[in-house]
Amino acid sequence: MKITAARVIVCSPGRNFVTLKIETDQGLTGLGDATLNGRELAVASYLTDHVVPCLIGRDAHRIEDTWHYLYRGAYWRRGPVTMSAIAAVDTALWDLKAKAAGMPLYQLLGGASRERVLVYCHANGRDIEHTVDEVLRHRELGYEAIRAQSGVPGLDKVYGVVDPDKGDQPYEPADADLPSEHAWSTEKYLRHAPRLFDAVRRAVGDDVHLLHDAHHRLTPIEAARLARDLEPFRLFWLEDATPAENPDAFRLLRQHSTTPIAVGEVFNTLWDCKGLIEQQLVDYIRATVVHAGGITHLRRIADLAAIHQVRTGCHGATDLSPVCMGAALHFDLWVPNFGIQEHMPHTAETDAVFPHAYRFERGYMHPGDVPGHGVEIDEALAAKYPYRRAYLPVNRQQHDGTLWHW
Ligand code: EZ4
Ligand code: CO
Repeated sequence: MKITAARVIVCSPGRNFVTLKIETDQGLTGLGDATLNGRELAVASYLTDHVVPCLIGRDAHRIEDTWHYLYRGAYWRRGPVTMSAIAAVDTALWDLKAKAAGMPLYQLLGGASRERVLVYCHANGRDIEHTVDEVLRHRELGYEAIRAQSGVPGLDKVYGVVDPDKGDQPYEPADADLPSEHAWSTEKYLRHAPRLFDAVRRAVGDDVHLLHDAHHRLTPIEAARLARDLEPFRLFWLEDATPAENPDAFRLLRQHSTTPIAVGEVFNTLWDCKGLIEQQLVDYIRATVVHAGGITHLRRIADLAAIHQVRTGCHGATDLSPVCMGAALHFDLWVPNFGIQEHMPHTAETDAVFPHAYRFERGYMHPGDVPGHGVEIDEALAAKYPYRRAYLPVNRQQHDGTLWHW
């Protein structure tokens, strides 16, 4: 099966998505997600200008060889742009191989290890009361695992919290023509978060998994304090408690708390998380298909994690396209050391551009059983939503304007 053409499709049905489509001489096509939120065109160019010319004429079945050709062959290794581009090729090739085999992708990975995939949703509120209502509403929808994020008194805009001007859209706009600026106060947040979880746990009872994302904003000792303060509420995990790039920070956090720790949505290779995993400094690894080199590389990360009792918890925010979600659900159904999958439903516009076989049913998802990863693109519809420049926000310390982690 020879690759005859490959194209990058950039569209913006509500937010930007970059998709790679590979065509073959067998008439089969494969799709891969290449979306890197706020830096979309860098990956599109990396693919179109540098990767696509190398793909034409290659055997689409040689997934492993193509992965190393693109990774080692570039000489310049790692990084989110490179690895998202490689991921797109890898995902499209797995899609093609599974279509050629007439099987859903999870069968090629080794078959289903479970019947369905546990997912967690986002409950976002302006304040504690609103967040509690949102948690209870999502419980009614059947979710058994719920991430709770709330507005903080004294702070205007907080990551993951509902934006009153945009209905139920959280403050993760990625829709500003230039980065918007948020003000941050660690002191205010650290006072508020334990009160939030006290209220949520009381309202929802013991039978729901609760999660929280600190979004890299805390120093190691502040992260340790939060993890300890949240212990009574028995979180499923505390995510991104402190910036992900320094493994030593997690050692300090570990010394102070038994709250389970998740990290890694910003990781793009095994080398970013090798130390964290081998030293068992985290409990869940959040790398996913699009930003961590595709199925081929993600399974390598998962295998290392498995021997250190670290489980997977793939990133699944709405800036990852349905193509990534579909591929991730096949991975989740197979991966032996599965933990949980993040699920933020896409908008109806996005779902229409990317028809898919995966489905949600009362707190669980399934990738479906059509050959391939089960996600396609309606190119005519995609063309109606041209790219719009968009940035994630930046964060500044409220008291003096110092640029902080967003
Ligand atoms: O802010 O994917 O857990 N989910 C997250 C996401 C990230 C976005 C960044 O593009 O932290 O909402
Ligand atoms: Co996160």
